[in-house]
Amino acid sequence: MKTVYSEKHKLHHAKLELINGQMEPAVEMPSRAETVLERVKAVGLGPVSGPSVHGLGPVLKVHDASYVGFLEKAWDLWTAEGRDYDALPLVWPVRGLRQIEPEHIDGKLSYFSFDAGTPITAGTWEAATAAADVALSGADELHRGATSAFALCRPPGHHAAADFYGGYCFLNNAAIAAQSFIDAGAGRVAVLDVDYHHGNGTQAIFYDRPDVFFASIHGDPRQEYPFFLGYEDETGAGAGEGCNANYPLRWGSGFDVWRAALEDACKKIAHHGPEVVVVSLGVDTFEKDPISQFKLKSDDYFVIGETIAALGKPTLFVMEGGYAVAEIGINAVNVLLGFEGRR
Ligand code: Q9C
Ligand code: ZN
Repeated sequence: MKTVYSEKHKLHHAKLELINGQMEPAVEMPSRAETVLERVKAVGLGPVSGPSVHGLGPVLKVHDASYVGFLEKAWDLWTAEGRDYDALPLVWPVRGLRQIEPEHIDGKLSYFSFDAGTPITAGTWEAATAAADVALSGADELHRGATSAFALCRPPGHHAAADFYGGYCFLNNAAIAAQSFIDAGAGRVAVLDVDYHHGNGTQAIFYDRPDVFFASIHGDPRQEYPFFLGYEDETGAGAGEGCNANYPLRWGSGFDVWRAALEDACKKIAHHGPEVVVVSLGVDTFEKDPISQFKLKSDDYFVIGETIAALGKPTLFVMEGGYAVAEIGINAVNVLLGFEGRR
């Protein structure tokens, strides 16, 4: 399978992140993508190529223009205040507060975000737009007849909704790719999110739509980030009723329970009858992940790929989370090798 990768991810390099009440070195770091790329090459997964530029058109099919405009100018507005360090929000418009975009950058950061764990840096915009191009170029491979492709996106995307960032995500690469399939004429698309965290952004983007089915297996929001979405009773709304499936699993879950959820999710996806499957491929389900609480082992990732392959659909893999940098390459590429029957 072909891999699409852009060096521009390195332009997004947060120094510190707010984690458990303290500023600590950011776990979402450039070496993540580099380690995955090295593994792709080491196992001979297939050719690696750079993305082609798709412009903001496909991005604006998923994200609000006001939000995209904010992301583009956020760093300049931040540095205009005399600040030369990474930008973070501080206050959110929760229940009872007005939903109006403020003039000051401090207010804008808050208005367009949902957590304080996602720094914006000098190169965030360029890296995030390159990641969207990586996802769209992976989709192009499928348009050209490939049965699969790997979009090695960084920064990740699945926590980003139409008009807010968070969870290390700015543009929702998987949603942008899924929407591009619809715009190219696909009647139905499924997004399968296997990242440890609920894909709140992707769910929100497609929640009321019957054409994009979304399934996510993740840490129970009663215990785990992003806390405020991902319950099992979220099944879609309006015309999208029945087109959303959540599998919240408790901390400590191992592959037995995780695999049962995957099999059920795949059954639902098969029933929806998509022409294409987009996989939000996070490997932070790994037992040694520093911020996660599932217990998957490296060999389990082959089985994930094999199970997805059994759907028999053209499949675009889009890289999301995974913070055990030493093993992120092995685990992510094991999914892809499993999909290709190369265990
Ligand atoms: N105590 C992705 O995997 N903060 N995002 C976690 C842990 C946010 C993860 C705090 C985690 C976001 C793409
Ligand atoms: Zn994650």
